[in-house]
Amino acid sequence: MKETLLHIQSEAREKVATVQSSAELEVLRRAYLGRSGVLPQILRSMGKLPAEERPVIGKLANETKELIEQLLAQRAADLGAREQEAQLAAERIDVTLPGRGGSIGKKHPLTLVTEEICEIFTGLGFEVVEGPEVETEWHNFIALNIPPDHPARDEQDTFYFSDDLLLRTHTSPVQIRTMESRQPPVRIIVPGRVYRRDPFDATHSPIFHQVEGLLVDEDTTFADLKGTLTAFAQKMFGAGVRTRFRPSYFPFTEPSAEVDISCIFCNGDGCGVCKQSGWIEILGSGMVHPNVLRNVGYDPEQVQGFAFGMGIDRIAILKYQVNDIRLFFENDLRFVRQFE
Ligand code: 2U9
Repeated sequence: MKETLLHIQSEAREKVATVQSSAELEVLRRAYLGRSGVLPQILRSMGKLPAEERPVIGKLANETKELIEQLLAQRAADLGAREQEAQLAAERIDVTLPGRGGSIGKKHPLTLVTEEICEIFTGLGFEVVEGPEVETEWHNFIALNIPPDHPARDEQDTFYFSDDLLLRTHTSPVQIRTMESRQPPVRIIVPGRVYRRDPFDATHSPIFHQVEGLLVDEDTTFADLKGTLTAFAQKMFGAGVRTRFRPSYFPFTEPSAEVDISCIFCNGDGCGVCKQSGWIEILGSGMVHPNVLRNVGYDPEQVQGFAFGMGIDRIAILKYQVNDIRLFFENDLRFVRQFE
C-alpha cells in the first residue's frame, strides 16, 4: 500500500506538470480526488488494513491527498495566468489602425432643388403645404375648371383606381383642399410627386415632381404674379437673370402665361441649351380662374389670385446638366453622390 501511494505521488507530479489546460487539469483532479477517484477509494479501504498499519498508511494517504491538492492548485494558478495572457493577446485591439469610416448620406438632387425652391418662397411669405397623392375627381379636375370632357384630360392621361379615385396629375388639388378649409389671404407653396400615363424615356417619366404656388388676397393683380416670379427667378438662377411672360392657356388660370428666363448658360446670346433662342422655359402661371375661386366658396369680386407650377425634374435637369430623367429614379449611388 505504501508503494502504491508513493507511486501515486510521483505519477501525479508528472501528470500535473504535463497538463496543458485548465480543462485537462480538471479531468486529473476528478481522477485523483473526485468521488470515485483514486484517493477517496484508498481512504475508504483503510478499514480493511491490519490495525497496526492504519496510522502510518493513513498518514501517508492524507499527505498524498494534500500533496495532490497542492500540485493541482499550483498548476491551476500557472495555467490560469497563461490562459489569460493568451486570451489578452488574442483579443488585442490595435487602436492605431485606421477606422472603417461612416459614409455620410447625401440629399437626392430632386430634394435639393425642391428645398431650394421652397426656401425662396418661404422667404417671400409663402407657407409649405403638402397633401395626398391619391385624389378625387373633384379635387384633381372638376374644382380646377377641368370638366369630364375637357381636352386637358387627354393631355394629362391619368392613372385611375376607380371612377372617382386617381393618382393626382398635379399638386393643384392640395391648393383646392387648402382653400376649402381656409379663408383668404392664402399664400402657399406645394411640392410633391405627381403621376401621368407617360412613357418612361430620357425626357418623360410617369412619376415626376412639381412645386406649385398659390396666392389669393384682395386686389391681387398680374403685376404681383410678375414681380413674385421674377424675384423667384433671380434668387434661384442669379440676380442678373431676366424673365419673359408669354401668353398661354390653362383651364384653371385666366389669363395664363408661360415664364422663360434668359439663358443661364449664354446670358441670352444663344447656345445649344437654349436652342439659340436665348430663353429657357421654367414654369407656367396665371391668374386663378374665377370659376376655381367660386368652386371653393370664394367670391371672385372680393378676392383674386395668381398661381404657378413648375416641374422639379426639368429644373434639376437644367441646373445639374443631367441628360436623362431616368437617372433621378435609379438611385445609382455614383449618380446621387455627385450633388451637394
Ligand atoms: C389652383 C389654381 C391654379 C397651377 C399652375 C401651371 C400653370 C403649369 C406645369 C408646369 C410644368 C405643370 O409640371 S408641369 O408639367 N404647370 O404650367 N400650374 S398655373 O395653377 C393653379 C393651381 C391650383 C387652385
